[in-house]
Amino acid sequence: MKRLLRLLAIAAVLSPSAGWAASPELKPFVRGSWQRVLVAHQQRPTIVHFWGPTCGPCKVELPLIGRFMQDHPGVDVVTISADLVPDQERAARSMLDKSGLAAAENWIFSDGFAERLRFEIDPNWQGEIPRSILVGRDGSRTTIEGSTDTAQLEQWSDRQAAAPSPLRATPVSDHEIKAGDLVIRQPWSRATPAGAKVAGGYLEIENTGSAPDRLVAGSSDVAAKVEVHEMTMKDGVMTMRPAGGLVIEPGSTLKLAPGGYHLMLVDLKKPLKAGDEVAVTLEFEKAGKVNLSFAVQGLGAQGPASGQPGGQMHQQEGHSGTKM
Ligand SMILES: [Cu+2]
Repeated sequence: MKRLLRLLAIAAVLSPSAGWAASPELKPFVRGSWQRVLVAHQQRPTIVHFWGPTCGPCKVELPLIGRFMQDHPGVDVVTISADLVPDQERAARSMLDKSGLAAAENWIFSDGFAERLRFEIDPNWQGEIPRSILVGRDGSRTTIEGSTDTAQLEQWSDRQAAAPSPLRATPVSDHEIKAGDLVIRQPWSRATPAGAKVAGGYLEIENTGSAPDRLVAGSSDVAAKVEVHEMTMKDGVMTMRPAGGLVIEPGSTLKLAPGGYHLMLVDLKKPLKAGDEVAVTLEFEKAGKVNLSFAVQGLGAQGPASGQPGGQMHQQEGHSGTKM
């Protein structure tokens, strides 16, 4: 009899219906997670829904989001619990499950300093929930503060379904992105000193096709503008100037690196810190728009590898003391 009781106790612990079972999965949302979410869903229409178990309107809205997900398999649904009350994992799991969102990609804020997470997502967000960000295939974002209107979601997803499918950029590895005939490798940037208004962006672009392509524009949420610059030595002085659309000849690799061609993030909205990932969209004449995540290396890094010596000043170049 004693033995039977013990077996029953073990069965209860192993059973997935045990009350504390960790289902559905809830990923810890930490610094950098936001960029990862954007990169993972790039060029797919994605609804990112911020909610919390203690938020009244969320209780009404969550099942509507669950139903929307069921009805729209072409739209990715990401939920992020950003409750103002910490430690709501268990309640969050239970509500997601009941709302038909167990199969969605579910996250929960996991940083004692929630302001920092919110700032990465939207510097203007004070923490009000519910809140939804509709990210289009082209990377365009529509923010809905407060409860979503299902009709608005329908209209948006219809427009997304009708939009021509952009060339899908396929991540080949962590540091290699394929877009049409282009292969982009190791986008990286460098931490910026306090007060710096610009940051450099570096990468390699290989053209595996038979026709030239051209880098025509760039944009990023962290900077007012993204420009293509060329750095040259003139009369012993390092100068940089905007370069027109950079041509990537077929069969060749264009390198944007410190000391030569580079991207310049102008009018930074916040300093870049080592370990950050910065989302930058580049636009090519043929390959179209490509969303990239630039890995931020330490101050003074000269290359993309994380093993590079950081914090060492090898040369002083450009932009009134800011090394590019
Ligand atoms: Cu520059």
